[in-house]
Amino acid sequence: MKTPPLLPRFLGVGIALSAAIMVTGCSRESEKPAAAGPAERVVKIGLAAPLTGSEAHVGEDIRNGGQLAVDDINAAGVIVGGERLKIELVVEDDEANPTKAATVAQALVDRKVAGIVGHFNSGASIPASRIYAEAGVPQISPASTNPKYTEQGFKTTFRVVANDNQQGPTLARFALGKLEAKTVAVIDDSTAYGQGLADTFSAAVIAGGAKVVAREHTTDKDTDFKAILTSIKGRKPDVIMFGGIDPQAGPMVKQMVQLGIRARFLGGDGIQTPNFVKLAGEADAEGVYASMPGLPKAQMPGGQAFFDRFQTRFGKPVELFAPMAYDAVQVLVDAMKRAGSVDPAQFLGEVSKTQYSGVIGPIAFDEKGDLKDGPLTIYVVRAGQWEPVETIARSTAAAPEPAAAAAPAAPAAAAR
Ligand code: ABU
Repeated sequence: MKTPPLLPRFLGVGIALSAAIMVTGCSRESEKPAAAGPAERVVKIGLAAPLTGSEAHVGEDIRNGGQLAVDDINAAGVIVGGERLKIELVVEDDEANPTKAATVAQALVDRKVAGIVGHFNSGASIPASRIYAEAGVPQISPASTNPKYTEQGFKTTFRVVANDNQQGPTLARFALGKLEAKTVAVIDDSTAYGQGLADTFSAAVIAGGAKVVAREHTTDKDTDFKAILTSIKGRKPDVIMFGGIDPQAGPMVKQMVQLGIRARFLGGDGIQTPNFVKLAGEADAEGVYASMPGLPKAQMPGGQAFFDRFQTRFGKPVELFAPMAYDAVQVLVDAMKRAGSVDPAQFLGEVSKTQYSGVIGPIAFDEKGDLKDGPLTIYVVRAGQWEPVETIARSTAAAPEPAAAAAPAAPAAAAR
């Protein structure tokens, strides 16, 4: 059964967003029936992300997005088969660590969660996905973009973001087309995400007729990149691309400026955060480009209302993937509703058939569990804020064009 679009959620009227969500289901774990009215059943949804360490800000963002969805669903009153559903979020810290991710995945399965929202890091989602698959528990990552995540043949594995087979070539197309790059240096953080994105970017750069003049590796723990950057400086690249997350990208850009490197700097969704601007400093962050799965906030169907409500509820702005985490919870509950069951064995098939109108836009999955037609947006930092430059539909995010288009006028500060 196709879910009707939840248009009232997109009217931008704060709390109306939650009141309009009518979801129903039943649960794996029962509580005592209420004295009057429908019996209440508890359904646990697991959420796993880094909640400690240098990536805790993105993990908290995902957790908060997921919690907002749970609150909305519970407030709307979820009744199915005469039973009222109470969704509980069971949150685990995977520390952005593949080994810990597998441990927390097993812990969530042992707690009999009905579904999973997570993880953030591809390097966490991939090892955890096998555990969820063996348990038959659907996993929707709001953030993991490495293609391998959905290439393992698991029926339980989904994501609500475009993957790096789109993101890498999109970045390359932008670098070669709009920035007219002829030479590119590439650095990655040696993670599944960073290395994978750097690889798809590099392949598309070469296919587009430009040269990768340096390929360097760091880690997701390092913060001193002077040796790498000094080596790159001698190659005089037009563009430096970094595959990694903001705790490295911020200091890297700062050190690049300190070393007098004038190449443009761009990265993927791991750096498109307010935290990146804070770490790099507003002046040094100016003119840095990043890609991000999804539409710009103003174009997301539920964007402004969601971003306003998030700010009010948590006292801080959305950092990165909170809207995707919100929608991931909604997609799981929507599937339960259509299946009339919270047993993963019963509603997993409905997750595959999802046709959901989310905060981020339409959500449907292809046969691998990837988001169908997920867009990507290129952003640039201007006066300390990430501003959208252009949005690319997934279907057009293929091989890059050779440098041809005129580069947009760039402020002097951006020309490094
Ligand atoms: N895609 C952003 C960073 C998360 C990851 O894929 O590792």
